[in-house]
Amino acid sequence: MSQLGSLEELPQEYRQALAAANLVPLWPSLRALLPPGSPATATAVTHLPWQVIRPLLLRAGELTPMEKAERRVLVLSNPGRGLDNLQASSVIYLGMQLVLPGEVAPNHRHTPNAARIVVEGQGACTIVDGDKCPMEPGDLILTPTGLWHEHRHEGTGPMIWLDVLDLPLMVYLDRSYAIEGQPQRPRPLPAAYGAGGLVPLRHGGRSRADYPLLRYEWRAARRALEALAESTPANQTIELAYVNPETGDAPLNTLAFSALMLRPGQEAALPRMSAARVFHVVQGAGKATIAAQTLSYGTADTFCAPGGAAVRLANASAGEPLFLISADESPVQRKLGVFETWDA
Ligand code: 1HN
Repeated sequence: MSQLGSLEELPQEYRQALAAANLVPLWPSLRALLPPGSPATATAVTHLPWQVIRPLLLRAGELTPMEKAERRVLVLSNPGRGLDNLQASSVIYLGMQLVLPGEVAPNHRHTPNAARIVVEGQGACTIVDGDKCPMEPGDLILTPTGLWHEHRHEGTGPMIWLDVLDLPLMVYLDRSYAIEGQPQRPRPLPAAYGAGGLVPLRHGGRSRADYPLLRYEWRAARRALEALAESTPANQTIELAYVNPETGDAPLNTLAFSALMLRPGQEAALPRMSAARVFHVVQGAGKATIAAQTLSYGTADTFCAPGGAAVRLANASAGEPLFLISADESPVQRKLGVFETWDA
């Protein structure tokens, strides 16, 4: 592949004439824009240890009242993507949110899609489109684009969860905005999708067709992983996709989620994929090797893998299973026709 001309080798007065006309030559940037063979990514392997973020978040609870924050969140800024970028990857935002007893994070709706993975606490709920979703550790709760949502904490102790949003993408698209709302009148969450393979038969359309299921209980996910483990060969990865039960698609337009289990001592090489991926440890401890970097994680840690990276996970415990939830940006890449996978 030939070496292309640089900006510096062009005459100064020509460069000035281009700049004055809001023009730039393509050829000095062409190789950076279209790298030969594989894309460049600024996304770095990043580890967010629970032991680090929890005390900092509790401190935010002392320093900043809810009225001054609306959402009290510490957000990951991926060190590869520049200072204060609030990005885990090009699509994914990751933030750890704290709600203290008695607090309410007020009702609003916005264009970005969001999901929460509950980390610590009891007695809070997220009300989404009128449905009251109780929050138990390990639960995955959706707040899809455009749906009203607010959080209320009626328990004791701090309530903490991981927010996963497609905010960087929405900001890039100039489509990010929110609308404030009045408090919702919550109704109990219907248990209409509690049995695998069975969905409510309705003869007139569905009420919220795109997002029939808003809360994926950890209890059920864990039970399903343990059941799958019984019929999965010892060397194979035990992984379940969270899906829209009506369509089988990823639960959000932009983000896919899965639950993983590693048996005691198990190592798993995940299929390599072009989408960036984040992992949250629901329970257990182990090691990850991502693009030749190694990190050790424990319960409630979160870590990021850039798109295209080889990911190996290991359960460090000889006695306990390891459980993780992952989120990735593959739905965006699939819709754009640029999603790729490679054998591990
Ligand atoms: C949001 O609505 C929440 O509802 C959390 O809890 C984090 C980050 C950016 C934009 C909206 C929430 C958010 C957010």
